[in-house]
Amino acid sequence: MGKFIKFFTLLLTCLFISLSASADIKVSVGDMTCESCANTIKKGFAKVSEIESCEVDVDGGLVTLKVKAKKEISDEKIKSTIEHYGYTVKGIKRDS
Ligand SMILES: [Cu+2]
Repeated sequence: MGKFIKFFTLLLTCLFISLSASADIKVSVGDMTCESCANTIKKGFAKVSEIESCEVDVDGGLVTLKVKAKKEISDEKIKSTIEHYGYTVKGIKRDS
C-alpha cells in the first residue's frame, strides 16, 4: 500500500511539472566568444523577473530561455536585454 501511494505521488508530481513547464525560447545571439560572454548574458537574464532559467551555448551562438509559469516576455524585451550587454540578436524562436 505504501508503495502505491509513493508511486501515485510521483505520478502527480510529474504531471504537475509537465503542466506548469513553459516552452523554451531559443535566441540566436551573435558576438559571444567565451565563457565570460555566457556569464554576462546569464547574469543579465537573472535580473529579468519573467525568466526562470537561462542556458548559453557559446559555440552554437544560442541562448535558451525558460519563462516562469504564467509569465510572458516579449521579443523586444529579450532583444533589449541582450543588446544592453553589447551582443546582437539574430533571431528568436519560440516553441508552442
Ligand atoms: Cu567573452
